[in-house]
Amino acid sequence: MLTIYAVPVSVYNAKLRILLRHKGVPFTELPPPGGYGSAEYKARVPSGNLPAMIHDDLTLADSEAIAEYIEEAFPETPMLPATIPLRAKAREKSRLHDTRLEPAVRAIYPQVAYATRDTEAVAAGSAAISKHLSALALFLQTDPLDPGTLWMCDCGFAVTFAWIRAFEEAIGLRITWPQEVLAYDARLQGFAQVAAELAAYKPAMEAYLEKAKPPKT
Ligand SMILES: N[C@@H](CCC(=O)N[C@@H](CS)C(=O)NCC(=O)O)C(=O)O
Repeated sequence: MLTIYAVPVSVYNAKLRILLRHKGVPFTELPPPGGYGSAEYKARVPSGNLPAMIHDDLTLADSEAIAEYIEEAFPETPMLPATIPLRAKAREKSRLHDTRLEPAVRAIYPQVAYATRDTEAVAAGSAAISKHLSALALFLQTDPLDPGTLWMCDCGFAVTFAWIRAFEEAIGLRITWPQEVLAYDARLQGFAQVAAELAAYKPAMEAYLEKAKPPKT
């Protein structure tokens, strides 16, 4: 059995769960032993990062390294394309998410709490996220991956789009959504395992967003 260390709200855990659900790989999720950031957890996972995976004798951190391992260990439902150039394009797209769009969304977390929110920082964050969505739209115009298949590189985008929408509502993020990105998001939500994971993940998102609400008078 494959074990994943997780906390409920983690974006990258949700990304991995979409992949695991789609591939039909059984797994258990556990909280990090000793708690997130603890010395006990770092003794098992030296980077201290979530998600991390334990499978047989292997301990692995970083969602993309884990996803690539699962792809090779459980190849029945492939989530990387068959040719070298297409696999390279899929990896490029994954990195667009993990190193560009998601970090821009993460930068807005300090503005979630209503009590300490800085509206100028929210505006700056809106512009930064919109800039990355615009770059993604250009990428999508020449994306060679079959749109009828859910690829490894799609999983993170599905989760991050859900967070951007949640932040629009909860903290007034003002996002310019390019048409190509709207169509991509809708296409991803059409995959059953994406929809199932986003529905299961929603309570964790809502719990995190409680602090965004103004105090009751
Ligand atoms: N690129 C990493 C990002 C994962 C990540 O940021 N995890 C957070 C928790 S959701 C974390 O471990 N942060 C603590 C740290 O980076 O030391 C991945 O894909 O796994």
